[in-house]
Amino acid sequence: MQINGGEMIARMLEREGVKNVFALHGGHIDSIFQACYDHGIRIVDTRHEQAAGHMADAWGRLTGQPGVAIVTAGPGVTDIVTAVANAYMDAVPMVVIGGRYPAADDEMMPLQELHGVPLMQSITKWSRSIRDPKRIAEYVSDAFRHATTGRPGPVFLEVPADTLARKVEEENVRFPSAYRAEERPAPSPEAVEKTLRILAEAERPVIFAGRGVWFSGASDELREFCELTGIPVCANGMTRGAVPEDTELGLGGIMGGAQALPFAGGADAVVLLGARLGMFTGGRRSTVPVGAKLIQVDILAEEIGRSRDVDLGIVADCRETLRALIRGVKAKPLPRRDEWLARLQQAKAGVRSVFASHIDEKKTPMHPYHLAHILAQNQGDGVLVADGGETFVWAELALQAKRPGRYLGHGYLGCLGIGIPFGLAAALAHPKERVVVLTGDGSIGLNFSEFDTAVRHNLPVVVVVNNDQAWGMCKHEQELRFGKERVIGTALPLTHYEKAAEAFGVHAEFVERSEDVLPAVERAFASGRPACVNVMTDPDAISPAVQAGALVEVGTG
Ligand SMILES: Cc1ncc(C[n+]2csc(CCOP(=O)(O)OP(=O)(O)O)c2C)c(N)n1
Repeated sequence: MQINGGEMIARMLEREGVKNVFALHGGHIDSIFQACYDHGIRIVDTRHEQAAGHMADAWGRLTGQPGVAIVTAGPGVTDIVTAVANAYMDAVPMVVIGGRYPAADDEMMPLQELHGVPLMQSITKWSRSIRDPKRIAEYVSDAFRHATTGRPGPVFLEVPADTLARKVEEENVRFPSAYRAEERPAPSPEAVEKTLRILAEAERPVIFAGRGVWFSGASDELREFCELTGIPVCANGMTRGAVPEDTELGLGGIMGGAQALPFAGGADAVVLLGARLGMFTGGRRSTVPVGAKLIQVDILAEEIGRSRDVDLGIVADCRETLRALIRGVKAKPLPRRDEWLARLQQAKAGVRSVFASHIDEKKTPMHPYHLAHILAQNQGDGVLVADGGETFVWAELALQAKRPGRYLGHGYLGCLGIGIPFGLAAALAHPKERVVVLTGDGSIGLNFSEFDTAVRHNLPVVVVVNNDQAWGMCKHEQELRFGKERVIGTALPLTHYEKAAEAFGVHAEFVERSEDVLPAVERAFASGRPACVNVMTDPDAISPAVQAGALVEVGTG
């Protein structure tokens, strides 16, 4: 029997357990669409390739399995670049299959003669073009292997149209089936012992847990280790909530929660667990105090020691490390630092009360923290997605995550426009859960037409617009640096986004008073349809991140 490349790809996707692919059609990739259809793989077709990429990225974040995006040659590939870069910066597993002009037409100016591989090389872990039609299945297995092993990340696989369409004898095709390591790198007994010694000597230990914890499936182990030792945690991204943030051991996000540390005396030992030192750990004003002992655990050796000297660097998987540490403390418990925990509780309450002062039922327009707080408080078991400048900061601060893997926000690309696509992927990954997207009014414009995708695919996401009539973070920076008279290119009109979205068929709400937010959100969920809730907020509320001038530290070199 003869098969083509589309069939090979679909069979490999099936073997990988892929149920959905995120895609926008083009003639160059049609045989993949056809084969996916035959194999029962759902094509979630978007209105822009960037959104397909963001959805694949979010799928990876939510499930730990690579999301798959399929885009056509030329502009399909260039359109997905931003989403690939976003996944790359945050080490998210993702497989992008891109079309290409026929290999036989090289240098003949065919339609879309663009080389995707060099374009993608700096934003992927691995990027290849397939030459031999018989080896397409092998390349797909390579793509998945590279995306998922070691530090995860996006990969790009380019398939020229003629290579894809050519039929080959099935018996000449190798379909790999065993191409993943069973074992994960574990810490040495000496490293475990040294870690426990440093923690035993510390009086004010803390763990900074990054996405590495979530991706290694170590949320339970993190909670167990913290409960056994009484060591508190600040977490980032999907790992937030692994240690519930309404308990004394869960301090909150690193951006907000770590603010409590100095008020309690400052940490004297930090375990950086699958988290990188960078902007999300305070940037140049690092949240790791200068004198504190630093133990860094990362799956990637090159990550150890970035920006700061370490006392111990461990190249290992987070789950294996935590399991070894748990065995260690069960054999020999660490001294509990209850006084440190008590002081932290006070400091945490103090930090939260500063933000809580923004909650004022009588104030119209409401403070954006108030809006974020209402949504965070009512997140229940569902997913919260945050997109925007100030909007993201307010969400990050208002959130009290109670379980992991339910909070999607910005990462190191700081890429606006993720909101709706991330929300749609969350609705696919967790169809029984409520998904709320909180987005800035600037950011919502970037992937606005994905309301159409939401309707066509029946993904009842509730999108709440924090409408401050501006690219708020930028406008606030201009105001603080140059004065209100030099607000240039950052103002937006009072747009009725809910009406524009309604045209795609979603449920629409417009809200001006804080007391009306929750009823509007409840009506939106009750509608059973995707929804847009447009909420007017105070345009002059400046987030602490902007006030601190911490975002773009120009000239502090
Ligand atoms: C794709 C992209 N374009 C531009 C920026 C620069 N930028 C950072 S914050 C911001 C303003 C965001 O405005 P909005 O979405 O309305 O959220 P707000 O700050 O008002 O909460 C901009 C334009 C960016 N980070 N990403």
